[in-house]
Amino acid sequence: MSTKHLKKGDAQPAPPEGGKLRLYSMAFCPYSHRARLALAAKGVPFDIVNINLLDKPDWLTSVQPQGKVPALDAGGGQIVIESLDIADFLDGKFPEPPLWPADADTKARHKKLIDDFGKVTKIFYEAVYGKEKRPLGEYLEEIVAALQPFEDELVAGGNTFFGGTRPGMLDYMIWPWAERAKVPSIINKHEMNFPKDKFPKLLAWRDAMKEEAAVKAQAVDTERHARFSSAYVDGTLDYDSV
Ligand SMILES: N[C@@H](CCC(=O)N[C@@H](CS)C(=O)NCC(=O)O)C(=O)O
Repeated sequence: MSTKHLKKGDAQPAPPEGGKLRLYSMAFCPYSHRARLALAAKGVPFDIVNINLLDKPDWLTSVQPQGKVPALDAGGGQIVIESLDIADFLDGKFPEPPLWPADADTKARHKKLIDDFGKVTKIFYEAVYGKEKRPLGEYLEEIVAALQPFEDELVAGGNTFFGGTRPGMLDYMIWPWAERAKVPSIINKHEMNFPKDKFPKLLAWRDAMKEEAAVKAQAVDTERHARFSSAYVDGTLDYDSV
């Protein structure tokens, strides 16, 4: 399986027909993954234009001035950027099913947890792409500490998902890194022994998320993620053949 990514010299595809939404994306980008999950959770039809981020088409900056993905073309000249803002926008435009918790305190806590999840993504990024590698045990220790509030939130909520009986915003915004959780071990050819006993709720959450329709519809398998990251690190990345 491969995914075509448009590069310099490729024309920008004509707008989608019938007022469909369009997501400018990259198949292995975790932030684009967030946007795809929100779109899938809402059951909104959309088309995807994947971008080769190492050889960007010139027109990308007319869509997203920083030349980044994801960017959502919502039609009528409205472009939404930033993964969380895209998910938030979709939640406002398509109310069912709601992604944010109805309770204001819970919503505020979940917003903070999404923000705090930046600690996990930073460690993940360093463990996979960092130029100066530290011992893997150090990354593991930091990830374990950064994940504890998420285990605690699931315990306090008493449900399978952060969103309750079905996934919500927090679930979808952190899932891309759960799908990629084994990549640091594969890339570094060294198993990071995650202390499973410390995270029973989070592990049950992961298993339940894998069965969710939106997650399944947007899933990329671990080996493919690892091939992407490995080729990126080696400087041999060809987006269309991963
Ligand atoms: N804060 C942004 C991050 C988006 C981002 O970093 N995207 C990366 C790909 S995963 C990108 O477009 N990189 C290209 C570049 O920085 O030139 C979001 O949440 O959407």
